Amino acid sequence: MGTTLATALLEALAQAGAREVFGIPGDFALPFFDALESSGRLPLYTLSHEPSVGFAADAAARIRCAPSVAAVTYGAGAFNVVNAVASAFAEKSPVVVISGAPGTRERGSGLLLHHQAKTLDSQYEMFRQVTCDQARLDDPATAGARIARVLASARRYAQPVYLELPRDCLGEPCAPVWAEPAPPVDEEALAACAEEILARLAQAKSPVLMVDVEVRRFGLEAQVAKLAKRLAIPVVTTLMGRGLLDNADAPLVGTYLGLAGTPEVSALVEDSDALLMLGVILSDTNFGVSARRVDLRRAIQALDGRVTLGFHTYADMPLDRVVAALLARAQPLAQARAVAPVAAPRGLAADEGAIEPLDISRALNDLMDARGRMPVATDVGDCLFTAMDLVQTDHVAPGYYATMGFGVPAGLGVQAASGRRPVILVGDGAFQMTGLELGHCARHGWDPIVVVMNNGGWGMLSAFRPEARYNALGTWNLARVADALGGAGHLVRTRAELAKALATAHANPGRFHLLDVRLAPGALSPTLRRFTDAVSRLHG
Ligand code: TPW
Repeated sequence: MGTTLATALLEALAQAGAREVFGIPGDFALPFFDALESSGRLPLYTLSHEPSVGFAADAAARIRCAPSVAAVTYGAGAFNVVNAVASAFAEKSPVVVISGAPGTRERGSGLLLHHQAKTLDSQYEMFRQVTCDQARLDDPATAGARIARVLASARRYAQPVYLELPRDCLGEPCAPVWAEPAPPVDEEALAACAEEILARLAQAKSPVLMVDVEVRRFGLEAQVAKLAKRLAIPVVTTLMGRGLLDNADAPLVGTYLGLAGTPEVSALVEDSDALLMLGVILSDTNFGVSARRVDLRRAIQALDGRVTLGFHTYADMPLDRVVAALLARAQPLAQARAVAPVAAPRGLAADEGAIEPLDISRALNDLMDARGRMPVATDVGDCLFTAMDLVQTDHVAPGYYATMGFGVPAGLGVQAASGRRPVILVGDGAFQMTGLELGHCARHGWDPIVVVMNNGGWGMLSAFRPEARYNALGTWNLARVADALGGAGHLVRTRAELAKALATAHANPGRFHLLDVRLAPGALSPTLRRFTDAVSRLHG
């Protein structure tokens, strides 16, 4: 059988680095799902709700530093996934959204079609806002070139892309897709750029290297670690970049969180007269709670394929080429000084005391010290800040766009993509959004350890509005939910029970474990406490 549009697309996805598809079918998407299943080219993981499909694909893309696929049906399915794709766009994760659509012949029927909102193109227009490139594959003659362009964009910008598949086109014969080469780089400009950066660092009194997600998205952790070591420059991550360089031998000090973070790290960054920012997203979560604003005019920024320093910009400088050019020329900086890394808290007191978020960090660090590092997926809420006290390990979190509902499906995406058993840290509020997806674990062979920080409400918001009644959720018995979904539930009320439940969960893989951790009333992690104090001071 010759190549069809569907098989050409699947092959191109695999060539572009996609290794799995998360999806929920619908009638407009059936031809794509049929082709996916019959070709066996990529595994399909179905879930229950499209936001989770988007989150899982996003996390898979993050953990593998390569595109991953979210496949949905037209309208009802695609609109459901928009928020997750917006999150991936903001946080730079190359999710390939594939949506089924009405066939080219149906478009002219004169009838409104089911799942249609305003016009048949409304969906395409909406995805323009949350993806970096889009195409409708309605013509086999142009489909190959469009697929190549769109997949190249996903890789080049590390952002989501959108492909719309009219359902009557997928079986059409189609030539195989040729990957689009990366555009050439001006080598002289690149050399000048690298030399200027290194000269600035050499002249500075206290140079610091800050790394964020682009370093990971473009697969540059090992190179950047080598660069940092060769320069002997202290390294910090941003909040979004937490988990970067976890396996690398680099002079990593900790995570910059401004007023919410460790004072030594904040001083290091804010006092630096040459902050080299590699792939750093300039977001308020990364920089908004600073005591003294980081003076970006004095910083050196390599982001979005550009390098900006000293009031000028080098255009068309892909991060991988910049890092390679720096590495080729880097010499140890004379003013280099070793800065001690921030130590993660350890040593849970396994007693009858009530559990605070910091106890969860301690317990997980003890577990990972004893049994090895596990990848961590977190949601938004105090779990995000609790994770800042974990030992350095692979970490996916919506630290900038801050959408709830990410944690559980992201953990599933991490396991699907990496084969590694993850820890999922999530609040009860966020769990209520997407936690039921754990019911798919048995079918797909996943066995995460899910730690629900159950405080009976939207605790992070209560920290800002202690008097408000609208943040209460009541205490749900989530340990029992786990049993119903085919996992093992553990009701955890004391620190002793926490240590025991974690040990049991770790020792019994093969099914998911859910620790329903009842937190001490009003307890917050030290980082969230500092964060809310700082935000309240800054914004009231
Ligand atoms: C999709 C706004 C940010 S944090 C939060 C809300 C409602 C409370 C989270 O409660 P949870 O965790 O999960 O119980 P904790 O530790 O605070 O008690 N809708 C979406 N995303 C966001 N960020 C919100 C609302 C929000």
